This record gives sequence, C-alpha cells and structure tokens, in this order.
Amino acid sequence: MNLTVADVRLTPVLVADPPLLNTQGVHQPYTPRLVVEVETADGVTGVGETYGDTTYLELARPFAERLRGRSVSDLNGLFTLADEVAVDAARVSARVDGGGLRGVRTADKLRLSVVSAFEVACLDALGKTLGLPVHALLGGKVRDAVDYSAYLFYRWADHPDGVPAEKDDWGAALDPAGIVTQARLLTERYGFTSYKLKGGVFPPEQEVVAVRALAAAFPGRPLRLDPNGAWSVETSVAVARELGDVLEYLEDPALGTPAMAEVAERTGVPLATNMCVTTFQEVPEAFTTGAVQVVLSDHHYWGGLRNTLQLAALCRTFGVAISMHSNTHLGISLTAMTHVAATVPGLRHACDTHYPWQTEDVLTARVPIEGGRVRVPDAPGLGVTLDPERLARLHRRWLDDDGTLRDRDDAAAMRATDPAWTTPTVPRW
Ligand code: GKR
Ligand code: MG
Repeated sequence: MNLTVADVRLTPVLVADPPLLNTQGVHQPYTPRLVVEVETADGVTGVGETYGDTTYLELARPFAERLRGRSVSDLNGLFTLADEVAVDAARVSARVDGGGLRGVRTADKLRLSVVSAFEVACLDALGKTLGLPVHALLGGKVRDAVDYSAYLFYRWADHPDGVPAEKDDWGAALDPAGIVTQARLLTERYGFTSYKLKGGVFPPEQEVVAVRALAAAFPGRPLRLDPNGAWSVETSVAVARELGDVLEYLEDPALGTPAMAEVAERTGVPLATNMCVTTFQEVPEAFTTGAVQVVLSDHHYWGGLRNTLQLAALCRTFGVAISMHSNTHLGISLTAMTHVAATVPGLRHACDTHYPWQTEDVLTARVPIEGGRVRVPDAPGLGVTLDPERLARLHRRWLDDDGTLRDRDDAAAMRATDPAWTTPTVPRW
C-alpha cells in the first residue's frame, strides 16, 4: 500500500442557493464552495469540501502544491503545512474583516478552514485504502445515525432578476404563517423533529411571534432562534425572557463574549454560539464567564474532524454542550459532519444543516435525511462517490462567472433589490 499523495485537484464550484434572508442581507443565487481531491500513488482518491471564496482558494493552492509527496496518514503534518503557507495567510489577512456571520474572520481561521478540506480528503483516502470508515479512524462511532434540525429561514420565493432559471418549490416565508408552513414542509420531506429559525431579519417582536407560532404548531419540540448577534443585551434579555419556556436555546443573540455572558447571567436561558467561540483561543473567556452553554462547532473553521473532537473534549471538561453549525454546503461536508458527530459522546442537540436548501450536489446520490437523521456510513472512507459530470457542471458555472459571485456577499445580493442596503450596524435592535 502506498499512501503517498501523488496528485491534488482543487475544483471551485458555484452551487445554486435560494434567497435565504439573514441579518446581513440575502444569499446570492450561487454560493462558492471548494472541492478538494487528494489521490494517492495507489490511485485511491479522497474528497473534502470547504468554503470556496477567493481568499480560501488563494491559500488552498500553495497548500495543495506542498501536499504532494507527503502521506495521507500524516494528519498532524497538515498543520505544519498550514504554518508554511502562513506567508500567504499574512497577505490575505489584510482583507480579513472583523465581522461576519461566523465570528471574527482571522487569517488563522482561514487557514484552518483550508486545512479541514485536506484533512477530510486525506481521511477519506486513508479509510478507503485501509477498508475503514472515517468514523473508525476517529476512534469509532458511538451512534448509528446523527440528528439534524430543520433550518428555517425567512425567504423570498425567488431571487430577483430570474436567476437561476430553475426555481425551487418552497415559496416565500416572510411571516409567522410562512415559517410554520416551511417547518411543516421540511418535516414532511425530511422528518425533522427540532427547528431553528434564522432571525435578525425582522424586528425581534415579529420573530418572537414566529417562534410562538412554531411552539403552537409543534408542541414540545426543541426550538431555537439565531439572530447572529443582531440584538443589544437589553433586547436579548427581553426576548430570552419572553421565549424562555419554549426555547431549547437562544443562539448568538448579542455579539461578543461579555454581552453573551450578561444575557446568560440575567436570564438563565441556555445560549449557543458559532460566533463568539470559533477558535481555541476564544474558549477560556467564554467558558469561565458562563457566556455559552452550547458550542456549535464547525469542522471547517475549527480545522477539521480531529480538532472538532478536541473541542468536544474541552466542552465536556467544562460541562458545556456541543452541537454543529452549518453554512451552505454540499453532501461531502454533510457526510464529514455526520462521521465526526457520530463519534462525539453525549451529543444532546440536533446539528444544523443547510442541505435541504441545496438542490444541487457533486455526489452521485444525495445524502438521505430520514426521520430528521443521517445514517452514519460504514463503507470505507466517507462512503460517498463524487460525480465527475456534476462537479464539472458546477465548476463550469464558476469559470463562467465574471467574478461577482465568487465571493459570498449577502449585503451585495440585497442591494439588487434594495440599492440603499448596507451591512447593518450591530446591534441592529
Ligand atoms: O446561511 O444565512 C446563513 C446563515 O446565517 C449562516 O451564514 C450562519 O453562519 O447558519 C449560520 C449560523 O448559524 O450563524
Ligand atoms: Mg448561528
């Protein structure tokens, strides 16, 4: 068996994305993702996926060059490689901003997001070579299926300007009734039993009514609301008090660890985050001040599946729960999330996924979500098969783009409808 990396292929793609609303604006018609293929000297190919914006690509290219000749089993070495491309990271850090929907964007986090795609691809190739599923390489699954929650979004029926030509069939959801209808459809189609509403779109009073409508429609089901830090501490406290009896947790109501700590202290409502704890450096302050009760890990920006397990261990030590954050993604990432989630002991909250919103994939078959769960694959590697034609089609779209969609920009997408729109100042309410 020869585990040496003989070839690495990077394929940026643009994936159709519906007009989902969030506090910064609206999703563009297409979202960039990067598909990584790592091929060993034996001709075994592993796949990984990460964010596909230009900055990630700029780091992935030198990384891919340096990976050739190394072993797919040298997973710790991926971080050394990341240090070597730090020079490039320093260059992109000039364009790193302090906000965003997944916490402060640092050069380090960008690098880790790139590492994660290579780590998953290496694990896939290693597992295929050894005849073992990725979860076995991570120490073994402790469950056979992973729970996901229905990710509800306020949304328009279509993007402006009739792009893309193919419409999805979800329709608009711009009020409580629309959100309940969407939740029912997601339940019918995927069997979800818990619900997260992306908030920060309308004034909090309206979003409170939507959550109450969900509670009435799905009595006793776990509910979450996530305004991505759009609220002040006072607003967050008020919403937490109003919805405390029906919320499983409130996600990132206010921006930053001190604000979250104050909300947690004054309300006792569990708070979750994918914004104030996004790196190991951010853990001590958040855990010692009681700012968060659930960390929503994201194997992309935490630096891969093995780092996710380290985070899980840290959370266990401090009695903080762990679950998973999601961003627009394909089946490769959903499967990677499922493998790692399968190995985390005591996972009590259903993970997030955007997958039902994606009508396109690069795999030969869509990853089934049934009963709100994804079965943990036991086939060697990730247990997925890349479809070269589908990959080529989405890559062609990326090649044909004039550059406007190669970087996700929800505020720019909103300007197509509202030319005066700028990224709102936080707190917005
Ligand atoms: O897809 O609009 C979106 C979400 O707002 C996403 O970008 C967030 O990162 O889902 C994420 C979250 O939980 O904050
Ligand atoms: Mg969130």
